[in-house]
Amino acid sequence: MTQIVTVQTQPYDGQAPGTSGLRKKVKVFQQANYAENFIQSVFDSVTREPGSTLVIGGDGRFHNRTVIQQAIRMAAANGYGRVLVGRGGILSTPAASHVIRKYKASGGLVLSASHNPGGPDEDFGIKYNIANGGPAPEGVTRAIHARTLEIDRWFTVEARDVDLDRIGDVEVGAMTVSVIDPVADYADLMEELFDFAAIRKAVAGGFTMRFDAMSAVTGPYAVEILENRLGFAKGTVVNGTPLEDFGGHHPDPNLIHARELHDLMMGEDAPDIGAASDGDGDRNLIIGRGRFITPSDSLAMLAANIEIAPAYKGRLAGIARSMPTSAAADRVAEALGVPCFETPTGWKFFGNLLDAGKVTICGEESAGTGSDHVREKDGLWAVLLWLNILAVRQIPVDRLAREHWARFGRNYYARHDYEGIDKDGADALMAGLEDSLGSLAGRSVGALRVKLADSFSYTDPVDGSVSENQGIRVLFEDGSRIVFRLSGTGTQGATLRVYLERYEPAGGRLDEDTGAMLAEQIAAADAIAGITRHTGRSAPDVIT
Ligand code: G16
Repeated sequence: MTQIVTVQTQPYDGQAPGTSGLRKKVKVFQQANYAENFIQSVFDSVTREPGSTLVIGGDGRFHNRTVIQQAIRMAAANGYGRVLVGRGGILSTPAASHVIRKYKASGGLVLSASHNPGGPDEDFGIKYNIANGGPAPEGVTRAIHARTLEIDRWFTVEARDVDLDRIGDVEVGAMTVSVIDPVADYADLMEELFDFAAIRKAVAGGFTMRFDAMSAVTGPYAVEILENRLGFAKGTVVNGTPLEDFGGHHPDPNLIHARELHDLMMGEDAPDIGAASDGDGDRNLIIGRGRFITPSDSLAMLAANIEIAPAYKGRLAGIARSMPTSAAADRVAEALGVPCFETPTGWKFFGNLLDAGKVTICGEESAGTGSDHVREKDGLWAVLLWLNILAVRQIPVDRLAREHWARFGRNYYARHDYEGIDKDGADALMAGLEDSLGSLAGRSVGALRVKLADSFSYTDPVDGSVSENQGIRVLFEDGSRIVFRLSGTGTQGATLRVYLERYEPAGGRLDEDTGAMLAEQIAAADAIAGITRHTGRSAPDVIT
């Protein structure tokens, strides 16, 4: 009989899961009982049968292995029958979602702070995913948070560390720990979904790519799928070894942090397509030769062509996007005669729609795209869908984009981030916006006239749950739009996100500079919200 050890503890403030789990500095997680309190609060709150299976995986960042060993011992003390853990403590977020579904686990702990930097002075995170493979919905995260506020003990067993680098089964207390190949199941799934033969043929015919894994978790997945299975040349995947500190970079696939890839793609030696993924492998960046594709456009273009991929033939049920994502996908949905759902920011809001079969593809402006194959966004999946479409249609990225806009019109779109700003200033800015909601309609700002302003609220069409205060929307009479919200994934101060959008119909000015096309909206954002006054910043830190 395994001896269960009870450790006394006291609650920590501030363990409320954000947009995607609990994210804090490593130093915060290293405090005595900090990670254990949170993990025990998860185990105390979630639904599971005795003896059920738990999946544990992470993006390989600093502190990953330490927390995995803690979590394994705690799972053994909390009545789990089996833990599945990726070799080296590695599982990309979409791979973890797939493993949870495939092995019918009751849930999983995904250890990641996504695109945030890693290392002893950087970020760490823990997220709980439920049995459908998706992030815990708000009802569950609220229960976990409530539990963290009253927790007074956690359970563990005395056991040696598991050798995470050796595939196979070991016993920890009465529980079995299976160290599994983190890549194989996921790579097999991708091969079922897409026309690998068509892609292989295109590659053999000279189609080239560069995939930047940003020294993060997708390296091993990308090498196996792109180089080994699809035949792209060795060296197609760069920065392919996961590092605990991501080589000192932000593993964030945007035009700032993936600058090198962008510059390559805009130059003379550009391959046919450039792509990148983030720390935990759920985000994606797509750049064609000479043509960057915004995540919002990527969702729309993929949705318009998804039925080319074998697993999606004849079954596009609907499209979902987060509210700040551009309405480009809405136009595709309308043209194809399928519904389009608008959810708050956070992949967890897509879970019910996917489970109910109401949507097949979802996406967010924050570089996330995915489908009903798992319940997370999936970076490599998006890249492979692009490859499948390009291979079958035999068309360059740039031409596909132009043809898309010529048919549906173009939603010029940009996001301005003001990072690490003073929290009080950020709160004051949002409070000021809320106070002004009643008086904004009818107001003229430069050449724009406000048609409607509100605070976005979402009623889940499947379970009726309501999520309020999900961002401030200002809609103008000419159809353009500004959205303001505070990030829920940062770990320091506050980050203000300003989302700017303007529609240009088919036949209009479809190939202009985005910044120039959005100049009026950019000026209006400052006039309406007082960005400079509240943040002390005269320009955003990151424009995507
Ligand atoms: C997470 C969520 C996404 C969300 C993103 C941005 O992504 O999973 O659904 O869009 O955060 O959130 P925010 O604007 O609040 O920072 P990830 O890749 O960080 O897990």
